[in-house]
Amino acid sequence: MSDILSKLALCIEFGKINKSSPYPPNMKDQEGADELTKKALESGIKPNEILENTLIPAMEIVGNKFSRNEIYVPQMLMSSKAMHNAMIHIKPYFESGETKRKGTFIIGTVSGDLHDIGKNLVSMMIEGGGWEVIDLGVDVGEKKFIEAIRTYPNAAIGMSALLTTTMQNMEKIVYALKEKYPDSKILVGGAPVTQDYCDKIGADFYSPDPQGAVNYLKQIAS
Ligand code: B1M
Repeated sequence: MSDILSKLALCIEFGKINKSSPYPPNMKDQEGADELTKKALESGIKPNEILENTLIPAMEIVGNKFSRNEIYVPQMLMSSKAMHNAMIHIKPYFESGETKRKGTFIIGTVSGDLHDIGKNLVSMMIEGGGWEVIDLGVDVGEKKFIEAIRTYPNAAIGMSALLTTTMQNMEKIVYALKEKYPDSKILVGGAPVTQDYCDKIGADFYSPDPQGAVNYLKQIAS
């Protein structure tokens, strides 16, 4: 791997966004994901190589560390922000068709629920996994999910719920989606959601953390 890409991988793993970002302290004043992605592209490295061989594997390391409780939400947020800054430079190549996305992922927090921190993390990690993410936001009901799947018929769908009082809305939305789009793949998560609940409501996959969601999507895309 080139020197630029090795440094870029470390920026993603440790959440170094750009040169002016003070975090992490041991990388202070060094170039971050922003500058290094730009440099890598300018030096002629293909956007696909940057994404597939550097950004995505680095993000996978972050997701696995989080799953093993070796890092926590703030560190994962910094890595996701670094990834987001790198993706700003890569995105135009997706639009030109030079770089291909793995697929489309629709995500939202279910109706009645305004919590979005976990949903946003999942969304950033999945974007980091090479997917186009359509984020419907919070308080999303069946109508909005159905409209989205109509617009992106091959998309996988993700739902997040944090409240036991409104998580039954997840069941209603899964039911409505499966009735109209039986082949749709639905992934659920959020603090009160469990594997048993996922099975009960007929969703396809439950993940307790973002990396599990990334791994599931990787599996259905291949
Ligand atoms: Co609220 N809140 N809150 N809250 N809040 C909880 C969830 C609560 C457990 C606090 C408590 O009482 N101990 C409690 C729920 C109790 C219950 O239902 N059993 C609660 C309550 C009651 C409420 C209100 C009703 C309070 C009130 O007004 N009386 C109210 C509800 C508003 C509404 O939604 N209608 C409310 C409001 C709020 C704030 C607005 C103040 C704020 C939300 C800010 C925001 O999201 N923008 C807030 C917060 C911050 C919390 C706590 C403190 C933290 C939640 C969080 O962000 N966690 C929470 C208590 C706690 O958890 N300690 C609490 C961090 C986040 C990274 O974790 O979302 O679980 P989480 O996501 C994880 C995994 O679950 C997974 O990945 C993430 C990373 O590991 N994951 C997925 C999540 N979605 C996934 C989807 C997937 C896969 C994995 O696939 C699609």
